[in-house]
Amino acid sequence: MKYKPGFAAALLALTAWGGAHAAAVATRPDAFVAVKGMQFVRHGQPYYIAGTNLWYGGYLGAATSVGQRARLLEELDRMKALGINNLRVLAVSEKTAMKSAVSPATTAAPGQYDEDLLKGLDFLLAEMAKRDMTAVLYLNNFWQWSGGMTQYLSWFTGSPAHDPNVSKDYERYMAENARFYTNAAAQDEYRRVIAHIVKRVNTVTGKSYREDPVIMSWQLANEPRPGNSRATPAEKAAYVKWIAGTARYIRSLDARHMVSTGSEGLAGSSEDAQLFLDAHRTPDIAYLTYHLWPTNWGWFDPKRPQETWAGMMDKTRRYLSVHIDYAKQLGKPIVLEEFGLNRDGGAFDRASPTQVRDRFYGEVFGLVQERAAAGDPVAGWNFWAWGGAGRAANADYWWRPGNDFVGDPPQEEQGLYSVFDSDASTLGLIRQSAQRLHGLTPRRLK
Ligand code: IFL
Repeated sequence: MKYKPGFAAALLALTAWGGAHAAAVATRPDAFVAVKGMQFVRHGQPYYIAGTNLWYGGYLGAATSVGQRARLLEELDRMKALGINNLRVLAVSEKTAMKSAVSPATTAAPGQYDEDLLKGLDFLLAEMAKRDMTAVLYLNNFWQWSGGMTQYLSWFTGSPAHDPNVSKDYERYMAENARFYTNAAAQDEYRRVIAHIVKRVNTVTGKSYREDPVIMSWQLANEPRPGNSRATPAEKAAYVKWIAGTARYIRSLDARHMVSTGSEGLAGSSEDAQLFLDAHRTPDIAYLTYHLWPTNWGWFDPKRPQETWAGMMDKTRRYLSVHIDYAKQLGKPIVLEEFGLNRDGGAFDRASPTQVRDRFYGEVFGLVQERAAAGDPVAGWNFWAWGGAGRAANADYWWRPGNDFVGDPPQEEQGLYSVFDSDASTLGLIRQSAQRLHGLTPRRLK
């Protein structure tokens, strides 16, 4: 079943008002999210992120057949009502032959942009600003579902993009993908894309992206890794250099916005704490990021929840805690910008229960809240991912072009980690946890 538009469709016609009006209003410097001490601040107040991942937000915003603008407005209103104030969004995608990647893509080939899709991002950002939300925009992907680094390498080496959904060889995929950081032609093109996006002027609001406080942070990529589980010292060094160099480049184009890595933390750093610290040490990286994926990392088996829950929670607590301690060590804030768990029994059907997931979300929210309330450098969370009113179209749950987008990208089954609008208990928990986090805001800045 596909998403069906409702009330918001009628409002669509009214949304064009934004343009000249928004552009005419001067932006106060304190409207940009920034770091003060070890906290985020906005409008002179601490700023906490109760957010989600909406990788496909720009897609929904397109005015072409790819988009679902009425749905997008409804989703944003729904999120706003829950207290969600931050969205992590894919800014660019690369056209690829890989089946497990989204299509169309914002970049058809080096230098060829799909203006209709980029206007979708404009629309999303304009609508988020109306709702006082902020965005993290990532500019590449280590994983195959949006083309990403493997497609860049394919463009510039001539070899086919490696789809690990087909090869089933993630170790090989990761080792090959790390060549992206040192491929000069790929890096030149990546920087051209970055400049194209960062210097963009929003066609809805008339505002330059560089001057728009709706953007909280530019992010180098989704989950960039230095290589595979046996990354070499040379690969690690190249990775750290790439992060520092790219962040510096973005800041040379746009010094107003924060820049972040998109790193998963230790799990995406060959379990090398020094590497994770080094990756976030440069002053051009404003804050640390980390992600938490118990099933993906083999800590939890959704088919054996009772046997695997306790061990998983031990690891989860430790993972969350050590990363907050790393942030303290670097004197910067940290965002848990992805976490998720399967529906009960590992089901994909949105009608299946989510008792175990709810318990997990509750534990994660609780721990992050506790450390934030204790004054640790915790800036908040983005759960993965918002499925909202999207519906899986196919019996095998795999996305095909033209189907609804949900939180699970096309490399995974739709329903794996998405939170749907029908997941009442999870949404209730999110609302409650968002309120508790926002409740910390009046705390005076040190
Ligand atoms: O869909 C995945 C996404 O690519 C990501 N991290 C984990 C997600 C769930 O497996 O960034």
